[in-house]
Amino acid sequence: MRIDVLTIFPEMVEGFASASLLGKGRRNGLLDVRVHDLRSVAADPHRSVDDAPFGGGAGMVLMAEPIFATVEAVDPPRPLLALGPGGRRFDQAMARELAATGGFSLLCGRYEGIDHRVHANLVDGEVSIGDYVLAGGEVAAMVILEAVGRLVPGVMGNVNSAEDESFSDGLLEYPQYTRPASLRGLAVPEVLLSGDHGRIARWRRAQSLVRTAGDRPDLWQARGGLLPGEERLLAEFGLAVPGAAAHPGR
Ligand code: JCQ
Repeated sequence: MRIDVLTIFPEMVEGFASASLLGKGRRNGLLDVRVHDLRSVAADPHRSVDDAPFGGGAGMVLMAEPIFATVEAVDPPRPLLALGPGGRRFDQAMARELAATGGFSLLCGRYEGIDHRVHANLVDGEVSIGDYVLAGGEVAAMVILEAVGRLVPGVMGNVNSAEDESFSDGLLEYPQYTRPASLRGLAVPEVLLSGDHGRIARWRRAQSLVRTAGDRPDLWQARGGLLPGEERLLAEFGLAVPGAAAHPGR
């Protein structure tokens, strides 16, 4: 998979893409991440990439020409997606969609925005990572690189596929513990030390249900609440979710 990133802060994105999971995927030849410096194609002696907005106003606008010139020079994979708060909200489903393509490109805006001619004539879509304003698109691009990169087969081994299934079924993860079994008087739940793998799996499922219902009512509602048999599963561990009416076990 090839992912191109167009930015005026290439060292920031390059450093991220070289480290950790993405760097390993790159070295293994599974990920072809190419970071392009918009400044390197700037024609003037000052290598300008931004200018004041026509019509006046505060701040600076990213110029169109360096972006057009970079796209012409490197022929980046499509779709070319601009990061910005006005775009389609990035989520795990979009990460899966992008991971299933041969590649795509990310355009990082800065300052007060990008010359609109880029949006109207060059970019294929806009993507937002959430409802807040960043100083630029680089952090958003890195979020997408990591979320998509880890889904590319081989990049994380095979440990993530089952784990991601559990997110795609709309539930939060169950709580995790590691050694020691007792720490500062705080014990690990007894079931996890029991060796009863069936009971452990049921406990984890029950924990995921309770956590999702309690912490993420939006996910819980989208899932449709409890499914048949799950009330009984919770009862095995003395648990219940808010709003689920207790009823006699006969
Ligand atoms: C991305 N959520 C917020 C900042 C202008 C394209 O124009 C601009 C882009 C940015 C960077 O992106 C974000 C963002 N997802 O702020 C200013």
